[in-house]
Amino acid sequence: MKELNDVIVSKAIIKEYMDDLLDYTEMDVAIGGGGPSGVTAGYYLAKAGYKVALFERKLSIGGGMWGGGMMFNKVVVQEEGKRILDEFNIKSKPFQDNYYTVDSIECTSTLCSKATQAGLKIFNLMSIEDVMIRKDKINGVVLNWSSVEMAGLHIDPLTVESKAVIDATGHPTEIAKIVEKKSQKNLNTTTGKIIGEGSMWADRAENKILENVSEIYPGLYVTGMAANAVHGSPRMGPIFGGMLLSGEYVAKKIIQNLEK
Ligand code: 48F
Repeated sequence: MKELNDVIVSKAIIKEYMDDLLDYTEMDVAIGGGGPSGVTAGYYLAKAGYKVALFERKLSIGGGMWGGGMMFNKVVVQEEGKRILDEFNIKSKPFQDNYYTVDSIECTSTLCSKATQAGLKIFNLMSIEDVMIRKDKINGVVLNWSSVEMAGLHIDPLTVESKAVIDATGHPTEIAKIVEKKSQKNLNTTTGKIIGEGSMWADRAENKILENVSEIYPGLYVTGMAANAVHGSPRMGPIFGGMLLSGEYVAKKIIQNLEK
């Protein structure tokens, strides 16, 4: 083996990371949250040629998908979502009519792998702690290291610009909460506020989710569990067709709006 220099390893990592970070100070779409809906949205946007980055608070991407249902690492996908599993080449096994089981580890890792290979840029270990609002439109997100947030350090964040932002933060709807609190205008929900998720009801939750994928404030879109929580629909538990389909659908909506 050729001789290795530790400092060159450091230089390579620092240079490449800083180049990426600088490049993504301006982009088409910023996604908050790396669960299945956010990653799927990122895949479809990247595949369509958009410059898109996803910011995930945790070390790992995948949100609530790794652990299946109650740590049994299988998830269920219904007939409509199977098309997306097939597109990603993720194996699924028929259980009975309309129910497929999927290995949650294969599913999560493959979504992540195919999305990054399609061009989605993922920044993990970063939290979106605020948004940029200009002329009553969301124009970007405000980022800080998750470790700064966890340690409670008083360190100012940095801002990046995007034409659209997706709240894919799941149950807590974190970006929508920031906008609800800081903007003077109502959100585009039936009450003008975040309604909050209902208790678990897979059938209703999955049947409502595509209707809930929407632009809730100019420039801010919701997908995945965040879409149901913002609009007051139930949670669905470990069935994931709606997560995949809502990720695809929010990408489609944004593409239509950005093309206008
Ligand atoms: O919760 P999560 O997996 O969201 P999802 O894509 O999928 C929901 C399902 O996992 C499951 C369900 C459906 O069957 O009910 O719960 O809607 O992933 C959300 C990700 O967002 C990250 C968080 O760490 C998680 O990985 N996140 C949350 N807030 C922030 C954030 C933030 N402010 N900045 C960055 N990442």
